[in-house]
Amino acid sequence: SARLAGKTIVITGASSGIGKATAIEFARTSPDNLKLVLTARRIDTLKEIAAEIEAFAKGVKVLPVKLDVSRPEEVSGFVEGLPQEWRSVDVLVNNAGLVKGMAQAPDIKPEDIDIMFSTNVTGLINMTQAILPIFKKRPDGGAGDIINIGSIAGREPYQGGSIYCATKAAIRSFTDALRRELISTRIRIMEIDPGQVETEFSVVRFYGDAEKARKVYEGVQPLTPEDIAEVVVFAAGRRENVVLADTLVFPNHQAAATVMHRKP
Ligand code: NDP
Ligand code: 8X3
Repeated sequence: SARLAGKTIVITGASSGIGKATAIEFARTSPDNLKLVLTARRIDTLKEIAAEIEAFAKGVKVLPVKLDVSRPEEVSGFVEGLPQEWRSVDVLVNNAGLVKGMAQAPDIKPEDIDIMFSTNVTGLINMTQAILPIFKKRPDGGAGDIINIGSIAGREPYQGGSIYCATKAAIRSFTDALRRELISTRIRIMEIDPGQVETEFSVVRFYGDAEKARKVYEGVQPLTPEDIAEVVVFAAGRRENVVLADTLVFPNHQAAATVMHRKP
């Protein structure tokens, strides 16, 4: 959108899936002086994505930055680590997140609990706190967009997903409270909750077992990461008085977290 011309956009978890697709979609649709800061742990992958984007979108500058959002010391140094001309962030897409396993209490591994909470919840909160001071310096109490990627799992807990679902429910509470806290500003707090999207999500869930991950999508037609990327970019591109506060997106075969129509 022309409304995004000249903006600086930070995306977490931009090395794969929804985050990567979102970076490409911003670049494809808003080529005028857009600055994209792409962050994740896999810096080599980010560099390849940056080169890919700069090759097709001539007006777009891309800065790949290695950032593990689960490490508070990396997040607190993130803004200061950016070159000066990249620090005036306008949009933060809090997308980095993961699920580990399908275990049920009392058999959930402590390290899986830790990584899900420290990434999905504390990481998202720390990123938000790192960026908000930039937004708050602007007139009218502040301006800027935060787009949090939640999940249907945050609205509807399911068996074998207790921790992941709890992290996504925490994101939902944090997001709703933040929107209330910032009501006197021009800062927009938005949440987008995907249903089933085919990405590396299930490969990560099953600790790298690609065959198990493939079975999750058997007989169904999941969303693509591009489907969610279109919604993220649409939300960011609305007129400044419009807040797409809360959006749930399903593929056509899905009606609830565990209600899926599978073709035999
Ligand atoms: P992917 O596994 O494809 O992508 C996840 C991204 O998060 C990767 O870029 C990964 O990068 C990054 N990431 C993971 N841990 C960290 C960390 N500690 N610090 C920084 N980045 C990190 O999955 P999706 O694209 O599906 O997931 C994106 C978001 O969408 C997640 O929040 C997920 O919960 C949510 N979601 C996914 C759904 C689905 O069905 N796929 C449905 C609903 C929501 P790297 O490994 O390089 O750090
Ligand atoms: C991912 C959706 O339902 O597979 O957030 O956990 S689900």
